[in-house]
Amino acid sequence: MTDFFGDIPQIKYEGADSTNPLAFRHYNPDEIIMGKRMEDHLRFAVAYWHSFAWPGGDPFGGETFQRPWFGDTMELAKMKADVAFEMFNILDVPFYCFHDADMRPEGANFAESKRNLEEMVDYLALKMESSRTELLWGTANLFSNRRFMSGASTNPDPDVFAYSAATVKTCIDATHKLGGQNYVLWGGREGYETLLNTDMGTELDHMGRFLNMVVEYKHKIGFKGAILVEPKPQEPSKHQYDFDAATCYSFLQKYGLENEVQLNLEQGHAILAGHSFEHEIATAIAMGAFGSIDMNRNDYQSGWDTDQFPNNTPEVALAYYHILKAGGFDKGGTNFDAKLRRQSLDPVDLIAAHVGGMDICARGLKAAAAMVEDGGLEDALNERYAGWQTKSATDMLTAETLDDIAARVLKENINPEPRSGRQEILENYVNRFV
Ligand code: XUL
Ligand code: CO
Repeated sequence: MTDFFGDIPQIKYEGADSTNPLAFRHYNPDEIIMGKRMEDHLRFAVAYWHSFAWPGGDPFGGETFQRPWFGDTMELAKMKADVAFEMFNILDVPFYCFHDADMRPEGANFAESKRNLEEMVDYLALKMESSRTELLWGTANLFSNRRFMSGASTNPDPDVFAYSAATVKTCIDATHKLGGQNYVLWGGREGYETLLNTDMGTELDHMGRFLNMVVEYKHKIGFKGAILVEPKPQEPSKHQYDFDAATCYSFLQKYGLENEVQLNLEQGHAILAGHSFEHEIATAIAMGAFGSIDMNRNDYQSGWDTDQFPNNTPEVALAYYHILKAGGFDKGGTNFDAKLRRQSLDPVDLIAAHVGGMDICARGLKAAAAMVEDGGLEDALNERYAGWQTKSATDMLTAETLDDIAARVLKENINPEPRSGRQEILENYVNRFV
């Protein structure tokens, strides 16, 4: 036991009228929503990196958090894990996610980093034996160390490609050993700073081969988790190849991976790409590539990836509406890839941030479920597309050519009458639920 969280008790559901800042007012894990426990719908995960490894820096200043486990020794890494599992227990959260670099000190060379990771994986496995918190996903940090400054799998230097492949292998092994349900690849440095020094076609081919090797390795070792790519348009690179859901899907298709790899979508990344979160989710669902979500928002004024905890029920509700309509999460879940503001120094801030995020998601989920059950949006969609239920309409898709259709338009004097899209009525409808 560490004493980092002092006497903060396990957080309980107290109902919507509670004024206790450390209670859930909406997140009631056992409440049944559309036939399933709320906890099993939401599948919350804590991100190891932001909660326990992030020092609170910004472009103008360094560390504001002075956590007792900051430092490069295995002993401190184990203290960090102890604190992490204490927080998982306080939140009673079902999952966590990690990068290799969050939980082990960097070694002097690859072999030492690998040994450190393996020792920490054994330590986490031990902690997990006496905890209910499981691993949602693991991933490799192929972006912080300076060796990755020009990319990982897309680096012009083949030695960096090799180092990245070896690193990902160790991270898939770690994820597999800890029973992870997914493995994520986010390519913050897979892109470019300037096209003047970049052979984009070659880099994309290398990234395609790399991802194929990941899939081959997953099958070789019998890892049953999903392989997920996480889109982001830019930051840290000026341009990232995994720009958004649609770009990722066409990449997967080009390299023959569309049936092997799904997407982990992050709200803040959607915003950076000029999309809404529900756009990214709906795109992935339409492509059959939806996997999991990182539920953290950006500040709409700052224009960069601020990774804040969610606090906007309507946005969250629309995201879960699409997810529920598509049948909910399979292996995926709701990861808070979110960090405190750098002035939020106290341990209680870390707990309160997660409590608030979990509560907003629960509220959003309940609103989404109420909309699905009411069926108003679905009815409006069915009505809008009702014309496609007729034989003459479906014949166009299955039996007719362009000139058949042109002849029919002339013969039947087809003269379409525009109909209202009813956007405001639908927005008003949503506002009844959120
Ligand atoms: C960065 C980001 C990553 C990925 C995992 O913006 O979202 O933390 O989620 O590497
Ligand atoms: Co993320």
